[in-house]
Amino acid sequence: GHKSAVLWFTGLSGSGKSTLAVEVERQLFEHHVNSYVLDGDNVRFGLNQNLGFSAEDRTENIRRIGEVAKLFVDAGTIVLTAFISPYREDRRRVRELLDDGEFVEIFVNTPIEVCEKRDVKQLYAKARRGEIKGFTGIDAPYEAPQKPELTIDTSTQTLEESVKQIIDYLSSHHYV
Ligand code: GGZ
Repeated sequence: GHKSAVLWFTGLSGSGKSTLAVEVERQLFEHHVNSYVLDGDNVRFGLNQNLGFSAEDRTENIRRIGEVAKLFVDAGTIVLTAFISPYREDRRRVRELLDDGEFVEIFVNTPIEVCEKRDVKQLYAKARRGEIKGFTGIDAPYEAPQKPELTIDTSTQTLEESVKQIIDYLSSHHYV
């Protein structure tokens, strides 16, 4: 068996949240653990398609995702969420929705220089040119976690090492 929980990945655009979440999910699946990834692809295009990137909309985005994550936990799933979730207060509210130990905050602390250099979707370039306003890390805030359960830096660790760090945490804290 396993203990259901939310693995809450937070970090800048391009920090590697989704890549990590998907890879951890793959390994959990191989170990027959019921798990599911929530990310922009399956949430912002559906449930939250009426939300943009203002501070208010991001807060509402995170609130809804928190509620959905809680439903998954109630259903016995390990749910992995990959959203920037830039506001400390919004993340704290999600933590409070859940019981002790059910919220595992994973800070994907990849430096902005590295995220910007990757710029897979050319969003940083657009933000620098002023074509996107309110881009996290450029002209919108990112409030780093103060006491995350885990911190990962994808610029100094391989994907394999980072995934192992997360799986080792889950195993040593008796989630799996
Ligand atoms: C930040 C933005 C913005 C702005 C569009 N700021 O690299 P991506 O493309 O796939 O990740 C980013 C994603 C962020 O959505 P989240 O739901 O994770 O954000 S939040 O938790 O703050 O609600 C980026 C894209 O959407 N994107 N505009 N202005 N990221």
